Amino acid sequence: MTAAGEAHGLFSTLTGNEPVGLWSAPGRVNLIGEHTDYNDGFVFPFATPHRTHVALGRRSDGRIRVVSTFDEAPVEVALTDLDALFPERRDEVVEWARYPLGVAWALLQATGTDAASVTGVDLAFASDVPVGAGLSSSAAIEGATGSALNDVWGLGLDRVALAQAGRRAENEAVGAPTGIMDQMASMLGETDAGTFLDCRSLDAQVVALGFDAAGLELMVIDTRVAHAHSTGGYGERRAACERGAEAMGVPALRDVRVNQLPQVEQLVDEVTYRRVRHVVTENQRVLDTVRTLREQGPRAIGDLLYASHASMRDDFEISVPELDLAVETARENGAVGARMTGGGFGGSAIALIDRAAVPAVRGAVLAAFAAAGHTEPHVFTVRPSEGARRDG
Ligand code: GAF
Repeated sequence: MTAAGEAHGLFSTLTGNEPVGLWSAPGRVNLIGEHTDYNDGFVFPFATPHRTHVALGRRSDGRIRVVSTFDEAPVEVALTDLDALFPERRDEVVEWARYPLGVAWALLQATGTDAASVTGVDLAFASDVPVGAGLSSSAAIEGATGSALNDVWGLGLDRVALAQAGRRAENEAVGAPTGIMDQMASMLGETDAGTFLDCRSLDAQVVALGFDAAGLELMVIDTRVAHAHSTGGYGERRAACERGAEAMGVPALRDVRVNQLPQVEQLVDEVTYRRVRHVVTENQRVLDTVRTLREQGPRAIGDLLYASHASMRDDFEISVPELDLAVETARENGAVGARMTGGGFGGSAIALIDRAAVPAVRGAVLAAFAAAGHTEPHVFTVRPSEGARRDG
């Protein structure tokens, strides 16, 4: 059964009724621009064909109930209690439910809406976005929830405001100190295009990727090394970036140019310097990628992808052996470019490869993982797809 069918079925089982509508939102693959979003920098993601679907129905008692195929036990609270729950008492809510309940809370907050004035709702979720694969299953659930509630509650928020509510839910209701890339990618995605986003102004441009016309496929290699951004390394990297910006007397690392790096090196310790160098050079690589793509097409961006991976492996130190192996194996087998994608410490690598080379690269990656004694990865190709939408 499709994930949309599963969401519908789960809703009917829960309520005995038909939903008033179905909405969905995608995960994302980041083509380039990693750990630049919370530094007010540039990113260039696209939306995955994998989506999280939600079926929604109204209820008359001012309560919100969520259920999902991740954990079938429904979670139910009064809408007027959301304010007391987030952020301080979020631990009282099972983790997956913090995403949809957190979005409901953030939407009411963002619009100054009295929780007693909106209709109660039942929401049933199902998803085919792989969880823990670094493809932002979290932004997908936030985007689907935000789109559905925005319509049913008549809030009139635009896509950027919905992305901001999703990020607030992730930061404050879930407790993961992430940036806004994933939510913007999930809300703004377009078929066969990437979203070139300035994370300071939130100005977004749709840039055609042209993979298909160039005979290229974008392969995802999910290492199945699970990661979570509400713990450890992500927050530490973020803190190092803040130290770097403070040492340079600027609001964010977005304001530091590549030619200022020698100055940074004088001001901070060696590890902080390498963290800063990753972000500053990565920002430049995003700009170079978009320019190169526009001027020369997708075959010309490969070295920028490889350089991005090396920077994350050596300077930002967020790669793992499985990700490095995936990238190296893709390179040895003729990939145009490859890099890890997402927050790191596990998750997926991507490789841009000739369509005809897909079976050979897949075979080589599986063989390399087996030889190294790693868990067998999930290998698949993705086409850049549409952002959040109402489906029925
Ligand atoms: C995760 C975060 F959610 C994003 O905001 C971003 O920082 C990314 O890691 C790294 O580029 O996906």
